Amino acid sequence: MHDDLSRLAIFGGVPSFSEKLHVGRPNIGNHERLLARIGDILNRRWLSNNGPCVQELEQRIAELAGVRHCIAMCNATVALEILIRALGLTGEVVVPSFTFIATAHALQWQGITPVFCDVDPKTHNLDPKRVAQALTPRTSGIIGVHLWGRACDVAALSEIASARGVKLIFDAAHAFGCSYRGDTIGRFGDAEVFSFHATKFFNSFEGGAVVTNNDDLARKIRLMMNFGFAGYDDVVELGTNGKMTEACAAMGLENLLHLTDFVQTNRNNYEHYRRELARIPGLSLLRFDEQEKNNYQYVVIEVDENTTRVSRDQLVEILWAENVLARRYFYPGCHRMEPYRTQFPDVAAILPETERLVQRVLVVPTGTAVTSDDITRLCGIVEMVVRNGAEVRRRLEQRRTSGAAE
Ligand code: T4K
Repeated sequence: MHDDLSRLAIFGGVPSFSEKLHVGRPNIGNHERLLARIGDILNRRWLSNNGPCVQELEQRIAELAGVRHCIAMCNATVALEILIRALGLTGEVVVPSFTFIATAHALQWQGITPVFCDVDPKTHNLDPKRVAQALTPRTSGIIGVHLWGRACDVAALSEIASARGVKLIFDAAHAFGCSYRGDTIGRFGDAEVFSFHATKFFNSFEGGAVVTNNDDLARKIRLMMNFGFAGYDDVVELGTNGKMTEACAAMGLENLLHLTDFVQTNRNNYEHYRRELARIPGLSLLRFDEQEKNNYQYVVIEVDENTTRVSRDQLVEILWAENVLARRYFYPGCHRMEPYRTQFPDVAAILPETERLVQRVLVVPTGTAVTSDDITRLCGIVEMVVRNGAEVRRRLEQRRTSGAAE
């Protein structure tokens, strides 16, 4: 069979998608009911500061995560910052570099050094052996990230943290509704943090939460996220403003009613991608443990360039031309972004797996805004590209050279 490569938008064809297909298009519940909830908020004239919608959302999330305390906040980054401060972390904290930049920034923002640690190439999560090696007398904590919603090796990390007397928290921004050894994520370590950002499978416009079973910690966080106020005119702690608004909580409450549908849609999309991609050599889809609860919010592909001949970056370029905005999460790794790149110029040498993964990973669109037909078409483009990998690469390189010559 002969493919006409000039049909590809990057070589002058018409883009396969007339509108942009994003990773992270929000899932949104029932519009009328959401607007009615917001109408109620306006009528009550109670817009923020621990209002009834926030309280209800916190209760529902605590129930779902199986924890005593949920403290809802304006976003997960601020939730992480407040948690880090409430736990009294100082000096150095071990984190993966293969994560969204917020995990590292939440430390650096308050003068704590993120010590970047390599990940296990199979799980994409912190490699406990490497964590043990990264600890120094200045280490006060470890932050595990349940990347893509797949749980860290909680048991091994807990053992290291307790043996060395350091705190352990989890950035569970991706892992709302997921489980570890059958237990819902939320109750591990000293505390865990969820993100409810618009791009997450469950969103509250913007939002996040700390969940924990530690009563004292929860009390402290509640004070810190409200300027340290214990009551009118009574400030008992250093604090900041981490409060979630009522409108955000209303969005969260509405979307909670659709949680099962959102997961089912993601799962159907994931299965569809799995069937389509199985035919394409050199691409492997990140799998989820069927024994666990998963939210399937990220469809993650690893590209083996030796087989596909086109690189991950070339695939991204081709897909963007077709209006498919596939993403290179979390390229180039936190350690290659500022201020860390300048601060730790040599750290890449101890992050070989991270360095490899950031060149291979491709995240493709899913969620309720993506149709089954979109997935078939998207995978059709990728299949054609890989089938003609060497020729596509040649043309792309030729295009680049002639572009540079002009
Ligand atoms: N820890 C981890 C491990 C995280 O992944 C994150 C956030 C955090 C902590 C911090 O959580 P928050 O403080 O944000 O609660 C997105 C999200 O902004 C970010 O929340 C998320 N991780 C990260 C993985 O993805 P980007 O860099 O992809 O850009 P963004 O937000 O512009 O969104 C991507 C695409 O989504 C856009 O191109 C268009 C689409 N989109 C986005 C929004 C906001 C929509 O279609 N509608 C929208 O309303 O970061």
